[in-house]
Amino acid sequence: MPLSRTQVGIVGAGPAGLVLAHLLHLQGIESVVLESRSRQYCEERVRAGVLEQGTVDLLTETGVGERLKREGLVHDGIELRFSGRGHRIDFKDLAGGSGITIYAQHELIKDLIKARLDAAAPVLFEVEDVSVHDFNTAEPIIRFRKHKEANFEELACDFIAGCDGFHGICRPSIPQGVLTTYDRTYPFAWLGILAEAPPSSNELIYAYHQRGFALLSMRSPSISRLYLQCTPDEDLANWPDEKIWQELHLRLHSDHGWKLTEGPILQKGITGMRSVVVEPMQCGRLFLAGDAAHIVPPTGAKGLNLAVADVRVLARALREFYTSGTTALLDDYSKTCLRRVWKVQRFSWWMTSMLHRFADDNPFDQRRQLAELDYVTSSRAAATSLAENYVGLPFDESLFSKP
Ligand code: RFL
Ligand code: PHB
Repeated sequence: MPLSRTQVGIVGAGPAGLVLAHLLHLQGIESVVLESRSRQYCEERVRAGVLEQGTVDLLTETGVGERLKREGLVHDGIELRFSGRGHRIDFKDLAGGSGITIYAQHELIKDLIKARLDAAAPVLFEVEDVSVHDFNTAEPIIRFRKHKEANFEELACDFIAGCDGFHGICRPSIPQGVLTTYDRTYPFAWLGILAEAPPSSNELIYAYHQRGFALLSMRSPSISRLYLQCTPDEDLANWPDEKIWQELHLRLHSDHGWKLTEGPILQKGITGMRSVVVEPMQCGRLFLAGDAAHIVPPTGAKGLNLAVADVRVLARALREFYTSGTTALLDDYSKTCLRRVWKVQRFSWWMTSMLHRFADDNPFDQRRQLAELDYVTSSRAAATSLAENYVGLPFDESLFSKP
């Protein structure tokens, strides 16, 4: 059985795995990234689109933000629309000059894979039968096959980073009884489309409507990304293109002459809505990061940003270990990450609860939701709270400062 060695074995080439590999490389720490999907699949998978200011700053400071700076759309606010009227939340004014950038997750993945390959650093796609072992010892091992017919290989590591998303194998490899799972499933999902239509607004529109939530987002000056609240078991076959546009027109309606531009639908999909956190996010020398450890409903646009926030903490802790031999920051990894994770969970839950129709809502609940929207859009204190969470809470430490 061929055996190789690295310092950090990374399972998964999503945002968490690739940003971690990139940060480690800059710090002179070796890693190997193992990914079960093809490079093409990773580079084309349509997912997130909103990057927090801190995510953009990190990518720019570490040299992978060039195309993001050129092609990303910088937004200084969002609109909350309800009762036929739009209300702007002005991030620039309320959140100390910070904003968000619209840049597709798969474009970021392309940039990160390119950086990895340019550095001649190892990333293996389409690996099979990945499993993690011995992470309660000083020499954890990742076992895998390069392809279906290949023999098993073992990668000996100092540490394993489980960056393999919510359906990965790292979290379930942790022995029973170690993790506690905190979980909430929402009684609805999102039907998302990508359409060849210029965005009908310069900024994102989050709409609360009697018929359910709708969101207008975008990917470029010619591509719109739109979402509709639907039932969790919705069948896409029941949603021909005309019905989707009709529903979007109704839910995004404004009494003030605004018009939704239609265009050919390029892609449709259903996204479930869950909040999940496992604690702790580590077991011995196996560290979980990103969706492998927690997922949020997409209403706050936080999943990718939280994945990047985790690996920022992990990269710093690993640097401390390799430069001074101390494990203090590694020991605190879970505690450090979870402080941010829970605040982001709270925000994502709050946005979701405020903006969606729940099947068991009564008229009281609907009045309460409208009052909440009215409050958020008329009180500077409440709007500031939304703005500072949306653009991203500050980090306690600078990435490259001394621990
Ligand atoms: P990922 O991206 O799921 O990557 C995990 C990688 O691991 C691979 N993998 C394995 N590799 C090897 N061996 C195995 N056994 C493996 N099992 C899995 C997978 O193939 C994959 O490549 O997790 P990561 O890196 O933690 O990143 C998380 C983000 O992708 C996710 O949180 C966001 O996409 C969530 N999200 C959004 N986040 C934002 O910050 N802003 C947004 O605007 C936003 N919008 C969204 C979203 C997610 C959505 N969907 C589809 C869930 C909108 C949607 C519709
Ligand atoms: C997106 O553009 O895909 C998007 C934007 C905002 C969200 C979720 C998804 O809250």
